[in-house]
Order: sequence, then C-alpha cells, then structure tokens
Amino acid sequence: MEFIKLTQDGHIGTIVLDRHRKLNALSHDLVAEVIEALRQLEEAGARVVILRAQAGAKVWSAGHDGGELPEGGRDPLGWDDPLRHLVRTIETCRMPVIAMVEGGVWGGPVETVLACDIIIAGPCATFAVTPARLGVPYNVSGMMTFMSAASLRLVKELAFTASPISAERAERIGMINHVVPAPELETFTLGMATTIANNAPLSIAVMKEQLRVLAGAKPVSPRGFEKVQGLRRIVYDSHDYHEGIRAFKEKRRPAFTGN
Ligand code: YXS
Repeated sequence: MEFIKLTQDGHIGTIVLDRHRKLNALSHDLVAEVIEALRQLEEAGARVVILRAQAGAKVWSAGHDGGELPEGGRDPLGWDDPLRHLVRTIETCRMPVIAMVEGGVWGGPVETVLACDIIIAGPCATFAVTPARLGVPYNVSGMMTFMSAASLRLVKELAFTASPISAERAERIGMINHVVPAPELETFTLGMATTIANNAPLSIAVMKEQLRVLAGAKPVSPRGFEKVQGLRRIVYDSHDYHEGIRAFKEKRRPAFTGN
C-alpha cells in the first residue's frame, strides 16, 4: 500500500498513516487503503486496531484532502464522500479502534479520531474543527459525532472558532481518553490494546455495536432532517463556500462576505 503501513502482531493490528508529503491529508486513495486494511485485519482475526500517524508526527492529519473538495453546487460531505465511508467503517468494524494521536488533527480527521472507540494522545496533540475556516457545511452525522464527544457548548466553540484545542483540554472535558507523555505513548497504547485483545472478542464486538446503535438513536424527524439539508445546500451553493475552497487551494486567506 502506498499511503499507509499495515502490520499485525497476534491479535493486534496497526495502521500507520503514511502520506508524508501531504501531512496525511485524507485523500480518496488513502482512505480506501485504510478501509481495506481494516477489512484485512478483521478477516485475519485481529481483535483490536491501533490507528496512528508516523512516529513523532507534527501533524496526525491535515484534513480532508482540500484538492478533492468540490468548488460549489454539490454537497462536499455527502454519503459517498471518502471521509464519510471511513467514519462509517471505523464505527461498524467489529474490532475496537484505538486512535493514537501525535501532532495536529485538522478538520475531517477530528471526526475520524472521534469515531474511533478510544483516543490516546501525546501532550502536543491538538484538535481543530475547521468547516468555518473554509465555509463548509458540515454534515449531519458528523455533527452528531461531535455532539457525542463533547458538550454542546464546547462543540459550538470548536466549530465557530475553528481554533485547535490542546490534548490536555480535550482530556479534561472527556473528549479523549488519555494524554500520555510522548516517550510512553506507544507502550501505553500497546498495553491497552493487549488488555483488550486478551478479553472476549465476541462480547466486545457486540458491546461496540450496541453502543453505536444506542448512541446514534437520536430522534431527528424527516422534516427536521430535510430542513438541515436545505440549510446545508444554501451554504455549499454560496459565494462564501466557493471562496473558501478557492482560497484554500490558492493558499490565501478567504474573504467571506456572508453571501
Ligand atoms: O503544496 P505542497 O505540495 O507543498 O503540500 C503542502 C500542503 O498543500 C499540503 N496540505 C494539504 N493537502 C491537501 N489537503 C489538506 N488538507 C492539506 N493540508 C496541507 O501539505 C503540504 C505541507 O503543508 P504546509 O506547507 O501547509 O505545512 P505546514 O507545516 O506549514 O502547516 C501544517 C498545517 C496543518 C498547519 C497546514 O498545512 C494547514 O493549515 N493545513 C490545512 C488544515 C485544514 O484547514 N484542514 C481542513 C481541510 S477541509 C476538511 O477537513 C473538511 C472539509 S472540514 O473543514 O469541513 O472539516
């Protein structure tokens, strides 16, 4: 595989994001390799998976691949978007997925990390929810992922400011499980993976699916869903969305007008 490294040691699988030149930006091809790796690990009897970046990474992932975002007139995060596929695969695979985070996590990868079952971060890890930075209308299930991970007030702060928060703060508010000193991060993560792998895989797989079904059981009426989708269309049909994506691709600050 070109964009990840896949290894398995007994019942523990490890997927390392390895698209170094683009700071592990989640492109269609990188996501396809992660999804295939999860399928192979499940088939090979892995009982837990560690999803991580390269050792010592300054950026865990720089976001959805901006070069693959549509410039307007189409939902940028629709059902078939690679990021949506990746989140659904992590949530529905039988094995618990532990996100081991070093470095900055930007945009869609924050949701990817939050979709993982357990999050263990080094002290330099940060998390930035960036739709407002680009003018993107985040999608419904993604917002529910954020709402499951943090209080509504904190989700609003993350979403409206698009500013990174520290691993220490994320742990303090319960958004991530542990912050561990960098030299101990790998050992600590492997220790937890080993504990999980030594427990009953069927019981764990069923509890993981139970928790997914129960956590996702939030009543959104068809009318409510249609209203949200209509509001999102206003955004991705707007000048600001087009401007945000163009500015991102041209590496300049966007000039948002509110239209
Ligand atoms: O241009 P070259 O070939 O040198 O490659 C550069 C960047 O273009 C590339 N790169 C990316 N490519 C595609 N998609 C990305 N998201 C992306 N981010 C970076 O990586 C190479 C090195 O980047 P550079 O020079 O900026 O590195 P740096 O060390 O100076 O800065 C690191 C970052 C992460 C602070 C900086 O790259 C950055 O701010 N990246 C964008 C972070 C971001 O806003 N991500 C959100 C993407 S949109 C998304 O995820 C969702 C749609 S949403 O926003 O709704 O959540």
